Amino acid sequence: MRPIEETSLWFFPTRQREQQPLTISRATAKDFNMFRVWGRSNSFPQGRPAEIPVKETKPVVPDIKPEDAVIAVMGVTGVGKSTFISHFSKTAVVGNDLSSCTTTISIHTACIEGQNVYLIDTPGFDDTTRTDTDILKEIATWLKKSYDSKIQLTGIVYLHRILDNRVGGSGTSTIEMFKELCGESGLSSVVLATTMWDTVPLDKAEEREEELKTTPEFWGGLIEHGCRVFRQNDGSVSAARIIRHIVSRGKPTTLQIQEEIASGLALNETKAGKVLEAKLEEQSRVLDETRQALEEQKRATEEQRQAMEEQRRLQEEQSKTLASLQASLAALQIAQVANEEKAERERAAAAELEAKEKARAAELEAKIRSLEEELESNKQKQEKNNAEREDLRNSKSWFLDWCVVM
Ligand SMILES: Nc1nc2c(ncn2[C@@H]2O[C@H](COP(=O)(O)OP(=O)(O)O)[C@@H](O)[C@H]2O)c(=O)[nH]1
Ligand SMILES: [Mg+2]
Repeated sequence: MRPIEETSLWFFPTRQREQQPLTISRATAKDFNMFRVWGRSNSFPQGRPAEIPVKETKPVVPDIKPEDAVIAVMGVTGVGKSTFISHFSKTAVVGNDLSSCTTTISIHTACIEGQNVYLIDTPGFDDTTRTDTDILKEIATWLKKSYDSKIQLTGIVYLHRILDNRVGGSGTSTIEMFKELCGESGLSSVVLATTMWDTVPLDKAEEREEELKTTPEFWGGLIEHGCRVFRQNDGSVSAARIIRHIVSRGKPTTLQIQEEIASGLALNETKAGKVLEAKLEEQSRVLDETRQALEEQKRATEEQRQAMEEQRRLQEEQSKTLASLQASLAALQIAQVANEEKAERERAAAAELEAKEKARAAELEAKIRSLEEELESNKQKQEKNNAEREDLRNSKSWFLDWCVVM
């Protein structure tokens, strides 16, 4: 097999080897002082080669031989790709937080049951930091380079979490894209394997597996094209079973996207690229709708805010009016109390006056009565005097008459 071109060298810097083993890099000697090939050294019986000083001319690259197996491990972020590889190679870096750990393609060498295997760890779709387009671009670029270097994949392990209801990060489009990436002939080299069996009850997991296998838009369509389904439910034992199956087929495959790109198509012209574009268009449509809904909601919120502001203003006005009315009422009440007090005082004065007048009237009446009585008495006295005077006159007259007579 031809050595790989300088632009697709597989190496990693000594300083970073714990974190970033055998990363595919376009690095040159300007970037790093030393490179160490992490190939056979890791698990191949030949042992790890010594540090090799980088020369500008011909860096050492792993030499993949036709009898070596090259297996790509794919699936969405966090599905367990690096964990799968770590069963065979210590260089696989397993993610331990929510963000994606495998950010770039890396190759890990292993010797599995006497077979030299290159396990290719790929960044997962539905990544937390990168778009699906970037990831497809990276995978496609690598596949193109491997195609140009006449490296054929022996198989692909496509992992899926058994607990996931969705197939792929954004629904069925990821599986659709994967299907178009492989093409009909490539799919027969694919193993669909479910991980995380230990996180769900067995009956639920089996039910879910059955659903995956029998639903055409999930794995049904892929199985029809020759994909095999395995369970990755027993660590290195089940992982070795999967590798053994792929290696036993022994038929290297060329993926549809490799052929498409080699024939001169741009990534967005490939079938997988078109699926991704359709998905992006759909996402953009959903985003537009969401944006519109948000705008609408924002408008409604603004209207509501304005209505509330208006209500608040009205309430303030009402409060002011109420306060002023209350002040007027209080003033009125004070005036009323004052009026009542005044009226009460006047009533008391009138009553006092009336009482005085009554007393005065009674006094006058008594006076009148006493005067009347005095008058009556005087009258009687007068009458008596008159009578006495009459008597006297009569006596006088009689006397005179008597005198005359006499
Ligand atoms: N419970 C459980 N956890 C797993 C399994 N496989 C992987 N993990 C965990 O899932 C997380 C993501 O795994 P990783 O291999 O980095 O996923 P990747 O993004 O696909 O490479 C890590 O914390 C793993 O330990 C599994 O079968 N069961
Ligand atoms: Mg990973």
